[in-house]
Amino acid sequence: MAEARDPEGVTNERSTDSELFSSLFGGAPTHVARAPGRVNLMGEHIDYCDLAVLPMATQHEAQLQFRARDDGLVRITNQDPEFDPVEFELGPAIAPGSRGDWRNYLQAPANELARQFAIWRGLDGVLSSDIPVAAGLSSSTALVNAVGLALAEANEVLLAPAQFAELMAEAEHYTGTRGGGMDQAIGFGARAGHAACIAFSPLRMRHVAVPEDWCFVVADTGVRAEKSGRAQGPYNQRRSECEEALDVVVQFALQHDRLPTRPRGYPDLLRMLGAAEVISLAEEALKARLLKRFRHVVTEADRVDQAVDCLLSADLVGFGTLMDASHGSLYADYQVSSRELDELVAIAREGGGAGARLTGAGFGGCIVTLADRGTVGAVLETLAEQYFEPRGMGDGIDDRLFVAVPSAGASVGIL
Ligand code: NG1
Repeated sequence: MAEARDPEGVTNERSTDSELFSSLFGGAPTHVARAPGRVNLMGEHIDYCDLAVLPMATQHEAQLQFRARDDGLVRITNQDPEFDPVEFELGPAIAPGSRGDWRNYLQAPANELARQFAIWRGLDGVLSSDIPVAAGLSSSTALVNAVGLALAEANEVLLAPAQFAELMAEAEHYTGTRGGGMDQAIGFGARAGHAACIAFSPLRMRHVAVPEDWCFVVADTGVRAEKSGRAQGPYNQRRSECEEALDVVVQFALQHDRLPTRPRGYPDLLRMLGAAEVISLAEEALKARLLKRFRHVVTEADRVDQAVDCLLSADLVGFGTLMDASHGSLYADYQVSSRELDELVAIAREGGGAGARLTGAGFGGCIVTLADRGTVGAVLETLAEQYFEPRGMGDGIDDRLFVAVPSAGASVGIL
């Protein structure tokens, strides 16, 4: 039996996943699918522009203990009572639940796998996750990946990790968020001890070891930024703005003979002209908001390249400087930061962090800070004393303030 605390702080006995499984479905689960969360170190809001990003998987994960069925029914109960049990029939056109309903994250992979592979075998499962919800740590994609893996296993669908990641990225659009492919790619492709520089279309991944004495501290504002809820509109709007900005810049460049041919997207444009020329073009072609969005995308892409070099040469100060610049750009040009995120960033820097930035989509959620082993204690202490304790968020602080451990990608195993 595991111990759990209810919101009033009373300690309860909570059954383990397999106990809950047997009380709900009888017998025992046969398999477990695990899918990690992630923290993005550099490259925010540019995966959907097909530009490279630099995340790593964390020690937190979603776990689905399951048993395949001989019919198309899927029944999944979450250990967390905040989420209602979900039941649906497999098929290529599963009707989505209402916006914000967590069932959409379970139906998304089922719908996509049924469309692509005509899978017909459902499952019974119990889900648990210790990834903070709606905090920019990929809690939603971990659900999609875990359920996708479980259904693939139950139906003997064999896919390479990159293929699976691309399929699940497509699948998650079912939820209404037009996300990029970063979370699914790192979720399947991560390697313990490493971050990964991920490029898109086609998906490529370069694993880069995280130096032994580097600590990435994650701190959660406690403000939820649900992409199935209030953050979805602003998120999708940013993506549309990037598409529109690119169209205007390319059109302008073609009309003024500054481009030989039409580029296929951001990476192609940057390859053809280089970042400096692209930004100077944008300053002529774009106004106000679109110029800001575009400038963030181009400068952030450059910071990813530099961050990979800093990781490879263990240049902690250089990496930290890039994190600060990234946060500045996300605040001023991309406008996805918040008062709480800015406050956490300032405290982390005051505590001795080499650099800090919001991580994930923003609008709430978490920051990530880099510190070396000698400084990390002071960073954690300063964050606890200046942000969490004054807000009465000291209880259960380990879920909100932790050092991320670069972890391995998703897997499925026999119990
Ligand atoms: P979060 O909100 O952190 O899980 C989202 C997107 C990513 C990426 C980041 C911003 C999904 C599933 N994830 O991540 O693709 O665009 O925002 O860099 O939509």
